[in-house]
Amino acid sequence: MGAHNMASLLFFGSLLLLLGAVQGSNNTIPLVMWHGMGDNCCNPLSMGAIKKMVEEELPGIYVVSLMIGKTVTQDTESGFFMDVNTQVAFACDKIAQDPKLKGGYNAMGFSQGAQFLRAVAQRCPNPPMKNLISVGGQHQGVYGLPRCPGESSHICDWIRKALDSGAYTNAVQKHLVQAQYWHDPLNNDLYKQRSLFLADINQERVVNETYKKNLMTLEKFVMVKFLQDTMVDPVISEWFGFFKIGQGQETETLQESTLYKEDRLGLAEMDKAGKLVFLECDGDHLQFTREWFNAKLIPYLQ
Ligand SMILES: *[C@@H]1O[C@H](CO)[C@@H](O)[C@H](O)[C@H]1NC(C)=O
Ligand SMILES: CC(=O)N[C@H]1CO[C@H](CO)[C@@H](O)[C@@H]1O
Repeated sequence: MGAHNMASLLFFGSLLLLLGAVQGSNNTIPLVMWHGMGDNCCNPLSMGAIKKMVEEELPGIYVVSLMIGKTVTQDTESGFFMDVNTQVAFACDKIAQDPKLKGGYNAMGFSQGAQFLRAVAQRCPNPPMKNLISVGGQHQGVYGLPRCPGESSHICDWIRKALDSGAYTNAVQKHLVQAQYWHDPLNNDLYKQRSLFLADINQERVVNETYKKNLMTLEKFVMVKFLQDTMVDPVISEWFGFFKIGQGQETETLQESTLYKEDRLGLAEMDKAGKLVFLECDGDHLQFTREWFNAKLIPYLQ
């Protein structure tokens, strides 16, 4: 083979590699993110920074950070006051109407945004969600207030009981987002009957086979728990566990729960198939480093 031929081979070889790289960037799976309470889609210090970070790590990726409402301010307010079921329907609509998401997407929810995205997975199978990554989400709800670590403080208990007496009234359910995933283990029947959002997606009243089928189509359901979390009570809710019914101290894992044992949501089957991933992060609520994020979560976005 002559030197000239060799050079052209090398040239075409590089060209192919280059083309491969360009195409590769468009082979990335799009990502949809949903922010947590008190946050919004576009805050440059939170969701904005994470979006940028993902774009740097996975060049060419299409990232949508959901804005619930017409403006950033409305988006923040929605996180406190807008009926969650309406928010989920709004998100489903936005996702369905985005032509770039037609082929499917990965989803990453932060704090309450994680359980809201799970509802999207259960209710809106088109386009398909591939991996769901829950970062500090509360899949069995909360029975404690932010920065109020439950049984350790009498004041927290008092506030909890006060919120508690009203959390399941229609007015509060409709208008306070956190009431819609308020889970009172001392009044579990009331929770089952009245919780407009969480009891529905967790199949507490009936088993909706559609929810189960849709959730089970996920490739992976990744749940991140923060080991020093001072905002979520109980923290095990980030791994889909909760308090044992009838008291607010002793907890049980997802695997110990009725939800799992009766497999009302398909989680036991998913677990057996290796689709559930339980990750720990050594920090307070949503506190992680870029190194941790790259090592633990980026692999699920590729
Ligand atoms: C089950 O969920 C689907 C999807 O959200 C919904 O259309 C249907 O009405 C639900 N069925 C019941 C019995 O709640
Ligand atoms: C040719 C092509 O489809 N390019 C797209 C690759 O992905 C980026 C990010 O989504 C798009 O902006 C390009 O249009």
